[in-house]
Amino acid sequence: MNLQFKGLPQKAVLKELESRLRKDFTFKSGKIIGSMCTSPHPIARRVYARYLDTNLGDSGLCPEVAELERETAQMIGSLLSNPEVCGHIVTGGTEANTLALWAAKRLSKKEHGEVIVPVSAHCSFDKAANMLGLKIVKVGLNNNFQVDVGAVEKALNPNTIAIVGVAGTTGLGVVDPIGELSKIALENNVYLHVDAAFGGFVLPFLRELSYNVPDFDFALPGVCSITVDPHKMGMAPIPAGGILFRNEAIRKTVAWKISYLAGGETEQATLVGTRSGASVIAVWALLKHLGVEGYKKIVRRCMRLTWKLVEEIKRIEGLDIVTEPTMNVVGLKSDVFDIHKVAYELRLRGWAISLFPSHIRIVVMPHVREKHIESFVEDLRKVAKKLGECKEREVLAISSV
Ligand code: 0PR
Repeated sequence: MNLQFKGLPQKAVLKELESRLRKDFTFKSGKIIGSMCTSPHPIARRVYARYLDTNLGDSGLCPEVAELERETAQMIGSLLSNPEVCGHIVTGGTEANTLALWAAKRLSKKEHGEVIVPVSAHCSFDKAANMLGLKIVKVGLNNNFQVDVGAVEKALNPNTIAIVGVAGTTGLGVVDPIGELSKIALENNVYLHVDAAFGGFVLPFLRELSYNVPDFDFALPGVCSITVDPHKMGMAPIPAGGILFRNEAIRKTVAWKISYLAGGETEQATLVGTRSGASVIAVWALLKHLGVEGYKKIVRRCMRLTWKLVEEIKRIEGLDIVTEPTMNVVGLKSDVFDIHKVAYELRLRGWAISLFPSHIRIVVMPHVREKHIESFVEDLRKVAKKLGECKEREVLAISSV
């Protein structure tokens, strides 16, 4: 498409957008049930729009926003057992994980070190390792879908620079035994990064709700950094990922001095240069507005609906869950039907689910209401019935040959 010479009136552009984007999925419809993002909280929307023109790439221009970022990191750090953390609101979990591996590489002073990650880790570690010239060593899981700690120990060698543990895996929301990884990391003097991109805004509140949540955060002395994304369960507008470093010395390893900026000499410790101050301010406002109590309420609701969904799935013949959920992520499997067929049928009925190699992922985010769960379950029942009938016909056809 060529750029037109003459621009259109605003009204015409807005009208075209309105009609062009009508068919896209919306959170409001409740049909997005496999996403780790949600509709941003109203206060975050307001604040984001109000402070759109702030740029933390040139933080000398907005030292007050930079101060809000420090406070934001500390507030999130206080949820993760360390209000003294240093960190940044970045573009997402991918940037946060990349920064963590970069810090590990800089601290190790090895150019081509190895990073041990569970097979359940997010693909951002593969991307990051590829960019940073690191070798990813993938280790298997135990029967609970957590990283196999014995396999981590076996994979360690003099080239290992870091271990990654996940607190809320992408596929199932499982939490790795981070306590054991912390011990291994300390004993072997390697960097430990925890990817709590999703779980970071769930686990502290599950603990408040009296769930049994083992230590996964800075309470463990081996943990050097944590990814924790406000644009997932934090209810923040995209982009808002979070990287928290245990201390300033670690953060400094990825900080670059920039001398020429309009606001004066400064440093950037993120991958991107120019970056939205509005993202930071929106997260700050959310944390201030919701507090522990507000997030706890959101997580409680998500978990109530998660358990409801799990109970309903268990009642449907041919369908089952992969494992009891740790958080508001449910793995749906079938030992009877091809899971790809189940996913196909659900998508035909308008459901935006995530499909993993052997299961469907459902994420009960804050935009998902009880009525959406009920209508999803109703469709699941219909899909199971339809696939069951197909199976019966196949069996009949085979037996009549
Ligand atoms: N770490 C974990 C544990 C993740 O699950 C994800 C992404 C990341 C890191 C990377 O985060 P960013 O995507 O912010 O860089 N988790 C979701 C996924 O890939 C992201 C997602 C979001 C998926 C919205 C679908 C969607 O509609 O499954």
